[in-house]
Amino acid sequence: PLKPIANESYILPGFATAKTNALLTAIEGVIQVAPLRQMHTPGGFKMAAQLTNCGKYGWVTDSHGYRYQTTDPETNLSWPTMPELIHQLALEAASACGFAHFKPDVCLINCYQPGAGMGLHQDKDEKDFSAPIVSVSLGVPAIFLFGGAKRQDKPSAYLLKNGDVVVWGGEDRLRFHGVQPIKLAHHPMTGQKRFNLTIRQAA
Ligand code: MD3
Ligand code: FE
Repeated sequence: PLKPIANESYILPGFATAKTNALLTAIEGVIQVAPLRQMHTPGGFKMAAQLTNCGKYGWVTDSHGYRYQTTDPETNLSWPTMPELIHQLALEAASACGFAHFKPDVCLINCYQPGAGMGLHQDKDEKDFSAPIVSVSLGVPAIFLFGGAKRQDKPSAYLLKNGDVVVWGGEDRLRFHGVQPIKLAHHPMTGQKRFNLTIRQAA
């Protein structure tokens, strides 16, 4: 099943549900090497969600700006390799939505505790906006806000549950989007937390 939410954006409900345990185990392995942490925006605000990365590049933010880099600023180590399970899943989801050219080199892992959200923003730190972005939701549900090309455009709201995958590309790649503060809930595999994987092509 494939639910279009815009001309070139799709929700694949439950696409990753059968792989929940394996994905969470893979995330645990990444977190052991590159711990989750709250980063600061260039404006000095602490982000609500904790994050880490795997892959050749990782997304970071600090007082100097937003960027991708090959090392973890906390440890100065290279980011952990992207687990093949995550890489394959992203290629399969992108392909199912008609995106053939996708060479993912980063997986950003966001971890949301109850009350954490993410304000409306665009993802524009990547080099090639013709590559899609694949997102995998795990754990407790979240309301995802999907806006337009302008911050002022009224966003549509979609409930994303454990195992739901979303693919964005083409003309929708630069749409504003965000996550409403997570409601208190329980998932058997993650407790009160929500994980989101965004698999991207940075370079
Ligand atoms: C829509 N993460 O990390 S999923 C982010 O659930 C981010 O953690 C959210 O937005 C989360 O930047 C939302 C991903 C997402 C990523 C890129 C997009 C949605 C997008 C690009 C265009 C439109
Ligand atoms: Fe984003």
